[in-house]
Amino acid sequence: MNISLEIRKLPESRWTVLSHRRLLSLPSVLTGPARDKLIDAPLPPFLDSVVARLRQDGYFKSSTHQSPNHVLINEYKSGEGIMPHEDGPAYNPITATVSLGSHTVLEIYQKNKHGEREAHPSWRLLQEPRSLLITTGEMYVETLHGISETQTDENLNSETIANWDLVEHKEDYASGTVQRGTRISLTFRDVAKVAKLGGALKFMTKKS
Ligand SMILES: O=C(O)CCC(=O)C(=O)O
Repeated sequence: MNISLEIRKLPESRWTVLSHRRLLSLPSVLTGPARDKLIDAPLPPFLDSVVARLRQDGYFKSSTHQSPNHVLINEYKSGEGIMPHEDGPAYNPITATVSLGSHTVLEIYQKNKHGEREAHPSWRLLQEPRSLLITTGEMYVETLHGISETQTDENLNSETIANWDLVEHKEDYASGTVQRGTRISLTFRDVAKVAKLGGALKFMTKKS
């Protein structure tokens, strides 16, 4: 199944348009006062093959549901990005990111002794089209990640790109300078708290 095509078929109204990217949550956005609860629903069938592969490779074997149950789709046009952030405690500490369309460069920031983000990234990761990035363990808990809002990635080489050895099509980046196109990322996660719809409605009624 062509995942990019299936994403394009989703209604425009499902997307949240932000000033520097747009995003879509499957099966739905997280709910509750701490935005940490997922209303129980299956992921769409066009993601089945990726979910099956992630399960088969054991990436989610220690997470609450031993499987991703939530996918955030981000679309970035050239020049768009995402501010450095942490994915937070609503999810089990594992994120599987599939990149489609353009490459991008993910910047990873460490925290100083006060828990604040360092000014400059410690590592840059080149995410190729059709690549998978797994973020887990210390990297999930102790670092922040972001994508600069640039149309051109520069200085791409074995010294500056932490995963250079794993880049499959090095020839595409050999000049060190590459224009970005539109990229779609799918981040697969396991939300720990899952509510049945009846329970979630009760919870929402209580609040109002
Ligand atoms: O697009 C990406 O690779 C990063 C997405 C991200 O950081 C997020 O969804 O929290």
